[in-house]
Amino acid sequence: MARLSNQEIASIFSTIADMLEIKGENIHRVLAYRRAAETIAELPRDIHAVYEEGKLTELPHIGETLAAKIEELLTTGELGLFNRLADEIPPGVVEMLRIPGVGPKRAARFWKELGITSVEELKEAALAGKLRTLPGMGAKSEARILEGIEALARRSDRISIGVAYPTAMRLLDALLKVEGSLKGDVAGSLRRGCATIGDLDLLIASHEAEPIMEAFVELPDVARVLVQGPTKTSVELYNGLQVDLRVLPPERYGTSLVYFTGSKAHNVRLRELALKQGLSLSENSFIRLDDESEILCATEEEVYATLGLPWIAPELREDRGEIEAALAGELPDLITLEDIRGDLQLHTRWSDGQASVLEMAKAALARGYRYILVTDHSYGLGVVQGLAPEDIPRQREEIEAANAELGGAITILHGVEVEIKADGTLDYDDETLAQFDIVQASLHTSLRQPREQITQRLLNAIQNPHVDIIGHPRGRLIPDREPADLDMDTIFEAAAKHDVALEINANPHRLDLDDVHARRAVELGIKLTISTDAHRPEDFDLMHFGVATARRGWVSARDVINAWPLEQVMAWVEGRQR
Ligand code: DGT
Ligand code: CA
Ligand code: CA
Ligand code: ZN
Repeated sequence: MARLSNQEIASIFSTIADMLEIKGENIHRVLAYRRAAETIAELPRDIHAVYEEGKLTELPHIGETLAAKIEELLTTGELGLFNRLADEIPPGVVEMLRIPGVGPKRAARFWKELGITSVEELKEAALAGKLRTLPGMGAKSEARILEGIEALARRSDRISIGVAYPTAMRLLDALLKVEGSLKGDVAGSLRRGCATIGDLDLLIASHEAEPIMEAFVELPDVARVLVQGPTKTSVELYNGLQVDLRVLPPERYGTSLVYFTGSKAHNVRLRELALKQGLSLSENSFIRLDDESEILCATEEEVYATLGLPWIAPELREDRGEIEAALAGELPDLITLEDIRGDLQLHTRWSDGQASVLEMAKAALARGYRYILVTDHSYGLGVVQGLAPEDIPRQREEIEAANAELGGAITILHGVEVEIKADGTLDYDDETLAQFDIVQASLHTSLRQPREQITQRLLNAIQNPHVDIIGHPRGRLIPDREPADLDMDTIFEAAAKHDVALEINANPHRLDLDDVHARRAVELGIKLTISTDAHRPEDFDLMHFGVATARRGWVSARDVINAWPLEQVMAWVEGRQR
């Protein structure tokens, strides 16, 4: 019997939670399985080892009952409870839960009342207008479900960079400590700062590959080895990520780093340039086509120089015009993390944040920031405790007290993230908005409105003279929510006309604006902000994800308001018509 992996056990537990929920079982029992699944999925070691140590019940959310279930799975490869549930509920019904907008209650009704047992059957029923025969369902909810089925088909197994990044850094750290490893990098899509990652690509320079490969497969994160060879080893981690490691001699490191950083499209262009000069470029070296002699490159700079190019930042390597710009000496002067002087979106206990104004300010100061804008949610946002208008003066007092306590080391500005309501009006009237130093407006609800309606909502906000910044403009969440169906040309036109800034939200689940839209915005002269939307002090550390997205969008520091000195930020705000 093949021993089950952490991932497989986690997936069985989360399926059990889904099945219990479809059956309408007690929510506490459902949650117990769901939390246990999370614990096991995030466990950085082999659960079998924990079991053998007799320490299963020391894991968070694992009590005696669940420990016994894990033992049953590990020792027999099966679970009675799971088998019984699987006999009762068709697998297609469980799969329906993956459709955005279909929860357990709905899935159960489709199954029990309409006899639907798969996503395919659900699609047919929706197309035939059969779902609307159920009470509480209409043509609109039917259309939603069809959209959800399409979104499900588009969704892939790619992982958010927010999950991949810390894992990659941990592995790289461990490999750099192995004797004989001279230097290393994370390559691939992660180095290019992509929002989602297919697999991790690690590169280590060393004169001897074998000891590095040996140490790699022994790392505690590694669940199984897929390929182990002299130059490349691939493994799967307990968290499900696949990792490719390559070890190169240092004199060839540059060509390899360029190759494995990609993108493929960028590499193809580099190879074409090489061929024009009578060179063949591979992951190992350049080869002169006339005499087959090799040119070795230890650094990326040497690779690009051989092609007559300046070094090109990884975030630009997508064949989106970077080769042409490099040839013309017109590469953008990209923004860096060090350019960021403040954060313009964060939440405190005045709404759904977890820390006080002072705690957040101290955390920002510790990161070298000179200013922050506190932007708690306005009060109408149903899901969170918003800031009531009568509390605004009290919040201002708290901000002033924190400013006094910090003695000017950092300036705390009083802002708000005002909700753009479903009807297109703002949550606060103009008089209320006028009290804030800077106003940010965002959409959080009714994001599936038709294009014209939702575009108009955002336009209303942009046209309001009190609104300075639009937060996370498209409302996407990675991986679960597609962006709202906004007419971005119209939004950009209005933002440029009214000099309203658009945010690149640095939270790795948002990265909104994305790279492509950020680039378009900057081309149109629109100003950007890059903010973490921090709800806790440690969220400030997410800033680099936003900066990477901006760099992918060819954004310079001058385009980004929070890369400016405070005086310039305030001059901009005051210069806007209010
Ligand atoms: P991912 O993993 O899907 O997020 O994206 P990447 O870009 O990390 O792609 P991956 O892991 O398949 O390969 C890493 C890099 O290696 C890729 O960006 C470029 C290079 N590479 C891989 N396969 C090829 C290929 O067939 N042709 C060329 N020119 N380059 C390749
Ligand atoms: Ca990759
Ligand atoms: Ca790869
Ligand atoms: Zn928000």
